[in-house]
Amino acid sequence: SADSPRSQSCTCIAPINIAVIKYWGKSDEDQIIPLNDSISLTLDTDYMYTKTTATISTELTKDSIILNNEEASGDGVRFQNCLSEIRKLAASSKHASTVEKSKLKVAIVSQNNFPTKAGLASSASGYACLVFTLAQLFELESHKSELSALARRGSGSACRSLSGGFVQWFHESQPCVARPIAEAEHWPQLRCLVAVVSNTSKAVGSTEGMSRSVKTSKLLEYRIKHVVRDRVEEMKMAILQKDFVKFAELTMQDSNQFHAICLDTYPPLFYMNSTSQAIIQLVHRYNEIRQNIKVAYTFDAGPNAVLFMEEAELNRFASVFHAFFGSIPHESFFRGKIPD
Ligand code: 2P0
Repeated sequence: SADSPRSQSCTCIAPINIAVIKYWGKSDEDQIIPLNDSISLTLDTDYMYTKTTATISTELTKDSIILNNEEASGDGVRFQNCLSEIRKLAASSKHASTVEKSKLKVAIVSQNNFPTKAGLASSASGYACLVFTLAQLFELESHKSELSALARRGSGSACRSLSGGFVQWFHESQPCVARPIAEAEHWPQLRCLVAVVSNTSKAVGSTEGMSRSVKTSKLLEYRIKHVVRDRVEEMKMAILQKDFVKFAELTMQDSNQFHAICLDTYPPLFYMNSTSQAIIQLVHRYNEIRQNIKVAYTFDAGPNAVLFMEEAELNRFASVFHAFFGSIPHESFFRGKIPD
């Protein structure tokens, strides 16, 4: 929205994405180029998201960012990288107004509506939202692939949150970007539930964790050479064919391989806890009793579970989950689209 000719601001929201084929490991840490393709689902914007307001003004004397009510510090380099790249893009625009705006300082205020560093893709929605909001402000919305590459410089997984639905991030594309495989409407029966096991910050962040894995894990080397390429193709087929059983198997196997790599990392990375393991056991037991694969789990760099199932299974699974975890002492609650 235009406030005055000297000051303009814009507010946008961007949802988190959940990887079903994981990104873990970079071939270039500065440019954030991944070792493998990954595939994710971008959640609905009414669910878990970042909301960002960007303001440009002639009155501002420096760039600033406030993240969840605190002046951001640690992510300064990446924030500056994102900002300087988007300014470069704006400065080369053929629109004089965009070029002018690129010279102004910006103030960013960003807020997540979910636990920030608990392995729930906060940097993904955060940088996707930052880039998208700045793009709106600078009138650069049409530069789709540049924006994905820009978000990538903030956080690798962020490049996947600029598209909705089912998304693939290509490690060998030039520039290195994510593109949609299918829209969310392609598979409307597919549902995702998030079980927040803990909302405390993870001990080792993803950037540091994956760097350590690249240096020390032979299993990661094996994954890159012999597993993940085929898995990406199989996952893409499963999505296009809406084959839930295949989709679920690949999702669980890839989550497990990612966490095996974390254990194979030296010193090891423990992202799941005993509640996460209990959820895994419950899902396998549930599928056994249902005599088919009806539910899948995946875990990122934290203990929280993301559970996939088709709509028809939601009520049944939710009540079983409640029966098991409703009374555990850990903070544990269940969110998602459970029908009334
Ligand atoms: C993913 N994760 O594909 C994987 C699975 C966590 C586990 O992307 O260093 O925060 O900023 O590129 O994007 C977390 O990594 O790391 C992540 P950087 P990012 O969703």
